[in-house]
Amino acid sequence: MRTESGAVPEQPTHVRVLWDDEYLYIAFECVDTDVWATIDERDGGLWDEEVVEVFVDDDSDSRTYLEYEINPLNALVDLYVLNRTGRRDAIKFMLDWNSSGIRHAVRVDGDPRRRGSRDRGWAAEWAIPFGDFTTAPHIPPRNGDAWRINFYRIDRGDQDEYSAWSPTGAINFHVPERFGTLVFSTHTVTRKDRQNGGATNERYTSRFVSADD
Ligand SMILES: [Ca+2]
Ligand SMILES: [Ca+2]
Repeated sequence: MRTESGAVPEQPTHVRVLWDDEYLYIAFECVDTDVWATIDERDGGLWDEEVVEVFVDDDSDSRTYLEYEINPLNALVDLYVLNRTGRRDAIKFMLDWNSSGIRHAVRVDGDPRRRGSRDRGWAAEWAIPFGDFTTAPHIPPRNGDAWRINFYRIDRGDQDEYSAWSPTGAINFHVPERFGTLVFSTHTVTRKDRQNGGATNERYTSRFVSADD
Protein backbone atom coordinates (compact mmCIF):
# COMPACT_ATOMS: atom_id res chain seq x y z
CA MET A 1 0.00 0.00 0.00
CA ARG A 2 1.11 3.56 -0.45
CA THR A 3 2.71 4.56 2.81
CA GLU A 4 1.15 8.01 3.02
CA SER A 5 -2.44 7.02 2.23
CA GLY A 6 -2.91 3.24 2.30
CA ALA A 7 -4.04 3.39 -1.35
CA VAL A 8 -3.21 0.60 -3.78
CA PRO A 9 0.11 1.35 -5.52
CA GLU A 10 0.50 1.42 -9.29
CA GLN A 11 3.41 -1.03 -9.09
CA PRO A 12 2.55 -3.91 -6.76
CA THR A 13 5.00 -5.56 -4.38
CA HIS A 14 4.84 -8.95 -2.68
CA VAL A 15 6.87 -9.88 0.38
CA ARG A 16 7.48 -13.31 1.83
CA VAL A 17 9.15 -14.20 5.11
CA LEU A 18 10.56 -17.48 6.35
CA TRP A 19 12.87 -18.46 9.16
CA ASP A 20 14.98 -21.27 10.53
CA ASP A 21 17.37 -21.49 13.48
CA GLU A 22 20.00 -19.29 11.83
CA TYR A 23 18.39 -16.83 9.45
CA LEU A 24 15.42 -14.64 8.80
CA TYR A 25 14.68 -14.92 5.07
CA ILE A 26 12.92 -12.06 3.33
CA ALA A 27 11.96 -11.97 -0.34
CA PHE A 28 10.49 -9.05 -2.28
CA GLU A 29 8.91 -9.35 -5.71
CA CYS A 30 8.34 -6.02 -7.43
CA VAL A 31 6.29 -5.46 -10.54
CA ASP A 32 8.13 -2.63 -12.25
CA THR A 33 7.78 -1.22 -15.76
CA ASP A 34 11.13 0.57 -15.46
CA VAL A 35 13.70 -0.87 -13.04
CA TRP A 36 16.38 1.69 -12.20
CA ALA A 37 19.48 2.02 -10.02
CA THR A 38 23.04 3.29 -10.40
CA ILE A 39 24.64 2.80 -6.99
CA ASP A 40 26.90 -0.19 -6.46
CA GLU A 41 28.61 0.40 -3.13
CA ARG A 42 27.79 -0.84 0.36
CA ASP A 43 25.99 1.73 2.47
CA GLY A 44 25.50 4.08 -0.50
CA GLY A 45 22.44 6.32 -0.74
CA LEU A 46 20.14 3.70 -2.23
CA TRP A 47 17.06 5.51 -0.92
CA ASP A 48 17.58 8.22 -3.54
CA GLU A 49 16.86 5.69 -6.31
CA GLU A 50 14.76 2.51 -6.46
CA VAL A 51 15.08 0.23 -3.47
CA VAL A 52 13.36 -2.22 -1.16
CA GLU A 53 13.80 -1.93 2.58
CA VAL A 54 13.04 -3.81 5.78
CA PHE A 55 13.06 -2.28 9.25
CA VAL A 56 13.27 -4.71 12.19
CA ASP A 57 12.48 -3.66 15.76
CA ASP A 58 13.26 -6.96 17.43
CA ASP A 59 12.56 -5.79 21.00
CA SER A 60 9.46 -3.81 19.96
CA ASP A 61 10.51 -0.67 21.82
CA SER A 62 9.67 1.64 18.87
CA ARG A 63 13.00 3.40 19.43
CA THR A 64 15.82 1.23 18.13
CA TYR A 65 15.72 -0.91 15.02
CA LEU A 66 17.84 -2.35 12.24
CA GLU A 67 17.37 -1.25 8.65
CA TYR A 68 18.34 -3.22 5.55
CA GLU A 69 18.05 -2.12 1.94
CA ILE A 70 18.82 -3.70 -1.43
CA ASN A 71 18.64 -2.06 -4.84
CA PRO A 72 18.27 -3.72 -8.26
CA LEU A 73 22.08 -3.86 -8.61
CA ASN A 74 22.30 -5.94 -5.41
CA ALA A 75 23.96 -3.14 -3.44
CA LEU A 76 23.34 -3.44 0.29
CA VAL A 77 22.67 -0.89 3.00
CA ASP A 78 22.60 -1.99 6.61
CA LEU A 79 22.40 0.27 9.61
CA TYR A 80 21.34 0.65 13.19
CA VAL A 81 18.78 3.35 13.89
CA LEU A 82 18.21 5.24 17.14
CA ASN A 83 14.89 7.05 16.95
CA ARG A 84 13.80 8.11 20.42
CA THR A 85 11.61 11.06 19.58
CA GLY A 86 10.32 10.37 16.07
CA ARG A 87 11.70 13.72 14.97
CA ARG A 88 13.57 13.32 11.74
CA ASP A 89 16.38 15.69 12.73
CA ALA A 90 16.98 13.77 15.96
CA ILE A 91 17.33 10.30 14.42
CA LYS A 92 20.79 8.72 14.58
CA PHE A 93 21.56 6.66 11.48
CA MET A 94 24.50 4.41 12.27
CA LEU A 95 25.59 3.33 8.81
CA ASP A 96 28.94 2.11 10.16
CA TRP A 97 27.10 -0.83 11.64
CA ASN A 98 27.48 -3.86 9.36
CA SER A 99 25.70 -7.15 9.54
CA SER A 100 28.11 -10.05 9.73
CA GLY A 101 27.12 -12.98 7.61
CA ILE A 102 24.21 -11.44 5.73
CA ARG A 103 23.55 -12.89 2.28
CA HIS A 104 21.55 -11.18 -0.44
CA ALA A 105 20.70 -11.52 -4.11
CA VAL A 106 18.58 -9.92 -6.79
CA ARG A 107 17.03 -10.94 -10.07
CA VAL A 108 16.03 -8.29 -12.59
CA ASP A 109 13.67 -8.86 -15.49
CA GLY A 110 14.84 -5.90 -17.55
CA ASP A 111 17.72 -3.43 -17.69
CA PRO A 112 18.24 -1.64 -14.35
CA ARG A 113 21.07 0.58 -15.58
CA ARG A 114 18.98 2.27 -18.25
CA ARG A 115 16.27 4.60 -17.05
CA GLY A 116 13.29 4.59 -19.37
CA SER A 117 13.77 1.00 -20.56
CA ARG A 118 10.68 -1.17 -20.71
CA ASP A 119 11.11 -3.68 -17.91
CA ARG A 120 8.92 -6.15 -16.10
CA GLY A 121 10.16 -6.27 -12.56
CA TRP A 122 12.76 -7.29 -10.05
CA ALA A 123 13.12 -9.46 -6.99
CA ALA A 124 15.41 -9.24 -3.97
CA GLU A 125 16.18 -11.66 -1.17
CA TRP A 126 17.98 -11.42 2.13
CA ALA A 127 19.14 -14.12 4.52
CA ILE A 128 19.67 -12.09 7.69
CA PRO A 129 21.54 -13.90 10.47
CA PHE A 130 19.72 -13.90 13.79
CA GLY A 131 23.03 -12.85 15.34
CA ASP A 132 22.21 -9.31 14.14
CA PHE A 133 19.27 -9.08 16.52
CA THR A 134 20.95 -8.51 19.85
CA THR A 135 17.82 -7.19 21.59
CA ALA A 136 15.39 -9.92 20.52
CA PRO A 137 13.51 -11.82 23.26
CA HIS A 138 14.90 -15.16 22.07
CA ILE A 139 17.43 -16.27 19.46
CA PRO A 140 16.38 -18.22 17.56
CA PRO A 141 12.81 -17.02 18.06
CA ARG A 142 10.32 -19.21 19.87
CA ASN A 143 6.84 -20.08 18.72
CA GLY A 144 4.65 -17.02 19.26
CA ASP A 145 7.44 -14.46 19.58
CA ALA A 146 6.36 -11.15 18.03
CA TRP A 147 8.68 -8.51 16.59
CA ARG A 148 7.77 -5.16 15.11
CA ILE A 149 8.74 -4.94 11.46
CA ASN A 150 7.95 -3.07 8.28
CA PHE A 151 8.64 -3.60 4.59
CA TYR A 152 9.04 -0.72 2.20
CA ARG A 153 9.71 0.06 -1.42
CA ILE A 154 10.60 3.20 -3.32
CA ASP A 155 9.76 3.32 -7.02
CA ARG A 156 10.84 6.28 -9.13
CA GLY A 157 8.92 7.65 -12.09
CA ASP A 158 6.82 10.59 -13.17
CA GLN A 159 5.24 10.11 -9.78
CA ASP A 160 7.50 8.59 -7.15
CA GLU A 161 5.76 5.82 -5.26
CA TYR A 162 6.49 4.92 -1.64
CA SER A 163 4.98 1.60 -0.64
CA ALA A 164 4.70 0.08 2.82
CA TRP A 165 3.40 -3.19 4.23
CA SER A 166 2.04 -1.25 7.19
CA PRO A 167 1.42 2.33 5.98
CA THR A 168 2.99 5.03 8.13
CA GLY A 169 0.58 7.83 7.19
CA ALA A 170 3.34 9.97 5.68
CA ILE A 171 6.14 9.80 3.14
CA ASN A 172 8.40 8.84 6.01
CA PHE A 173 9.43 5.28 6.75
CA HIS A 174 10.92 6.10 10.16
CA VAL A 175 7.69 5.79 12.14
CA PRO A 176 8.35 2.72 14.30
CA GLU A 177 5.03 2.91 16.14
CA ARG A 178 3.35 2.23 12.79
CA PHE A 179 5.34 -0.90 12.00
CA GLY A 180 3.40 -4.14 11.70
CA THR A 181 3.91 -7.19 13.87
CA LEU A 182 5.67 -10.32 12.70
CA VAL A 183 4.68 -13.41 14.66
CA PHE A 184 7.02 -16.38 14.54
CA SER A 185 5.23 -19.66 14.33
CA THR A 186 6.42 -23.23 14.13
CA HIS A 187 3.14 -24.11 12.44
CA THR A 188 3.34 -24.75 8.73
CA VAL A 189 0.67 -22.81 6.87
CA THR A 190 -1.47 -25.09 4.76
CA ARG A 191 -3.84 -24.49 1.92
CA LYS A 192 -6.67 -25.19 4.36
CA ASP A 193 -5.44 -22.46 6.72
CA ARG A 194 -5.52 -20.04 3.85
CA GLN A 195 -9.01 -21.07 2.84
CA ASN A 196 -10.22 -20.67 6.42
CA GLY A 197 -8.68 -17.25 6.70
CA GLY A 198 -6.31 -18.39 9.43
CA ALA A 199 -2.65 -17.60 8.91
CA THR A 200 -3.36 -15.55 5.85
CA ASN A 201 -3.30 -12.37 7.82
CA GLU A 202 -0.37 -10.23 6.76
CA ARG A 203 0.74 -10.03 10.35
CA TYR A 204 1.77 -13.66 10.49
CA THR A 205 4.64 -15.75 9.37
CA SER A 206 5.45 -19.35 9.86
CA ARG A 207 8.52 -21.42 10.13
CA PHE A 208 8.29 -22.84 6.64
CA VAL A 209 5.57 -21.08 4.74
CA SER A 210 4.61 -17.47 5.01
CA ALA A 211 1.48 -15.61 4.30
CA ASP A 212 2.31 -13.02 1.73
CA ASP A 213 1.17 -9.51 1.28
CA1 LIG B 1 10.73 1.45 -11.29
CA1 LIG C 1 26.38 -0.54 7.25
